[in-house]
Amino acid sequence: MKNILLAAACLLSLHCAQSSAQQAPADITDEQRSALKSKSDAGNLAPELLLSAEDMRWWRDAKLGIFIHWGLYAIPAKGEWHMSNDKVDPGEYAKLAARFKPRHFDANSWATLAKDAGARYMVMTARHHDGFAMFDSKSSYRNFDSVHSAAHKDFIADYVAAVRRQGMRVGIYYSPMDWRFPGYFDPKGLPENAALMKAQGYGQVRELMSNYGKIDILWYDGGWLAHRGTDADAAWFWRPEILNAEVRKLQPKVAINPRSGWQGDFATEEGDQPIAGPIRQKPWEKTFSIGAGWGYVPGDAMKPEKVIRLVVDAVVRNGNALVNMSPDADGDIPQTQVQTLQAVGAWMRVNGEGIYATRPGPFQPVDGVYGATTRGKNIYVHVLSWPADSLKLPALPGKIVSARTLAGAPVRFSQSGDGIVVSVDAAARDPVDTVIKLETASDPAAAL
Ligand code: H79
Repeated sequence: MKNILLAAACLLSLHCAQSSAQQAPADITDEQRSALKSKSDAGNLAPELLLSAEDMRWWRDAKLGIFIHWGLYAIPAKGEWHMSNDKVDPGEYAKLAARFKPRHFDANSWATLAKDAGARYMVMTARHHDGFAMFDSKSSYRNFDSVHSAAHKDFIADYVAAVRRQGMRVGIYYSPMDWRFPGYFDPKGLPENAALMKAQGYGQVRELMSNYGKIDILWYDGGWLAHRGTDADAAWFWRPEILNAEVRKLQPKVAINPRSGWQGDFATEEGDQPIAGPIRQKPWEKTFSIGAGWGYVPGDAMKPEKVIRLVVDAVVRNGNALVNMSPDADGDIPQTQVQTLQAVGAWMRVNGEGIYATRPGPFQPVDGVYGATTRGKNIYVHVLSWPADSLKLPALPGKIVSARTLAGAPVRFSQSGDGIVVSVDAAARDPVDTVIKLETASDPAAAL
């Protein structure tokens, strides 16, 4: 009791709020410890686990990744939330495993498509919230994994090999929480069942980080509990600082997203809403699906113009884009999605010089009009719309020595202490993004 009071008093005291959770009394509950932590350093949990800037460089250079949502939910084709949305009983849902026998699964064709789209990394769902593991998982509760399905196969093993073969970085998506456990819905009322779910989570993360060679990205999703709150709110239960300390031992350089409740090496923004505002300080990743759902749902694919626009709007603000495609139950990527990704790839082959390995700046983006990236002596101005025949940009200290679009069209420009004015013939403009390469006499400073 005394310690509980002490902890409560601690929550109110500024001094204590600034001290770390490790200094909290030893015999308070996990939940109280977690409350202390979120009061003290919610956004700064376990900073010793963060990758260095040097180890994050490849990720910041990569810019474009392809996400794959694939699991049993491809069979009913109502999306990866089907089990929860349609209140499917776990026993009923488990029967899908006996029907999971994709006729055309070919990880190499997925990886080739991603590579041709311009991706430098991929991330695949090893296990979503439904609990079905797409890999050989000894820790799976009730053997709910693909080796025990009709397919009798470890899909993650094939996926990892195919992505490596294409020279891309390998990412794994994993959901700690699992709708099959009543303890997920009531972790305090059913602590023993919840503990089983936690043991499965730790065990499966260990398996994924141990059995497939080097893993470059660990993409958690679903670190919350009881269908409410944030991932950080559930940190008292999952203890992500302990989980990720184990991950760092097994995969010292893996880039980890924030959704385990730990702050993460990069930030995540989900959904295809437009991107606006200034350059963001922390490296971040926009993720959205080009299908009707994340998991396979019949329907049209997103148009390539919209995908490109989201990629560019992320990159000029210090972000990457992780673009999801959805294989169907046979393992085929819908043709409409293939076409969209191929068109993105065609654009990237012309304009990738202004995307890959760049840094945002030196100009702040102007929403809907332009943004900029830079590398070495070059500045790439991404013109999204032309307010007039010409576009005015802020002044630069360095002298511009040449200007062309990446598609090869001439650019007229003038430079003064007032700013820079550029123009491109209307016929040579790209309706999505005209990328103007300005070569300067000295390295312009990137904003970050
Ligand atoms: O895998 C895809 C989606 O299925 C997954 N993330 C992408 C990559 C996703 N899971 N959940 N969400 C997206 C949003 C869910 C929000 C809610 Fe809740 C879940 C609203 C209510 C329950 C979590 C708990 C957020 C608020 C309370």
